[in-house]
Amino acid sequence: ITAIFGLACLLFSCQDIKEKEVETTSTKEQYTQEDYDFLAIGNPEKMSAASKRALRNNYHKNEEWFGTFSSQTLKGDVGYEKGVIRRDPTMVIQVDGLYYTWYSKSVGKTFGFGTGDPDKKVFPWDKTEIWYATSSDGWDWKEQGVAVTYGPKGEYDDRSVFTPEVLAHEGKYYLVYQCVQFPYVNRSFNTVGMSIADSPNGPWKRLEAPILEAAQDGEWLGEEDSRFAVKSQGSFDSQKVHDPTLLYYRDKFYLYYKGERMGERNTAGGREIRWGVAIADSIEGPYVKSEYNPITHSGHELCVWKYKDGIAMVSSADGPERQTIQYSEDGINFEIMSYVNWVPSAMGLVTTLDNDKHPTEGLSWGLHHLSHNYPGKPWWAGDQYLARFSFSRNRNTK
Ligand code: AAL
Repeated sequence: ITAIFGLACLLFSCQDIKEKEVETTSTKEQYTQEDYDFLAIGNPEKMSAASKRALRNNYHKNEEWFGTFSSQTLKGDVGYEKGVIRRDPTMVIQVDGLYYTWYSKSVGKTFGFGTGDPDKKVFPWDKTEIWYATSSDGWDWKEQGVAVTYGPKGEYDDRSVFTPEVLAHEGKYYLVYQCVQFPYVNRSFNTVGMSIADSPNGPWKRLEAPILEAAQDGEWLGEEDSRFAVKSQGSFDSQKVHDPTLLYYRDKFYLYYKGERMGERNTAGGREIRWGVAIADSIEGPYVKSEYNPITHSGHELCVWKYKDGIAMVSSADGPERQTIQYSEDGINFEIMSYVNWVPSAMGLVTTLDNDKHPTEGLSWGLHHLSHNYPGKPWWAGDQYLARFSFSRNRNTK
């Protein structure tokens, strides 16, 4: 068998073999009379494109993945506060009976780009530090203080540290987050940093170098500070590596992230946004970007969780598969399982839920952020704050 396989690999590339396998499985796919009946397909010999698609997609078999998100107001310190930004909460972990979350926090006005003053805040998430809050019931949150602040002047994280995610692993706590170095301009390339602590209350020690960087393999056009003017775009993550989310999976560390491209275009009625994954044997890295990247062509802020032997995810805004829940058996090859009405922004899932109980158990509740916008002002001049989400399953699959 080994010899035959070796010969086959010589004749065709492994990729060719893979494509052929897919082709054979899909052409051989057998549907039962029950499938035709469920989909009201009277004559399988005369099927419309929609009927063929309905059979192929199998959504009628995924009923338990469907449901509805809603948002609830939190009590305590992390709700709406005028002039304060609290956004992009991490997953909620539980330590000694107390829930913990980390988030980006900043105060002060956002001015946007091009003011001529490089010290002025350009985005709500600019000049942001990572703060944390705790709660005993998941509703009433007490802000505890700063966890990770800017790095020393001249370092990769000297301007802003934001959009964190947390992983508790073997008695230690790891925060991964976006970093921007001064000055923050439209053409800034960002990085992902990591800080480590022995307790969720800190102190946190930052790594001296980023654990992930933008590919930077496109080419800008001209000198003007425009991220849309390019000679070539490069990889899906040529300019930004955002929303890092770390999972311990199959004895390795999977760092999921969102990529943004130099010369970003619009597609499918939204922004050109894709996700990738970088994998490491040891938690501090090195993280190696998967050869299969991009692993999505949709989605905005990351939301991934372990379900059974695979990884599930929610694709929020942007791209042709926005507002879908997806599953992959290997953490790389995701398939759409269901569509949802609305996806809360920047979901932070609760890591102590019994995920394997049901496909959407991991989404039962968590945190997200909302914007309080002021009339006549752009969205980025609004204040952002944390809220709670929940997910209700379809009645017939509870
Ligand atoms: C969010 C995230 C990242 C972006 C900004 C703050 O929705 O995708 O964190 O940089 O917006």
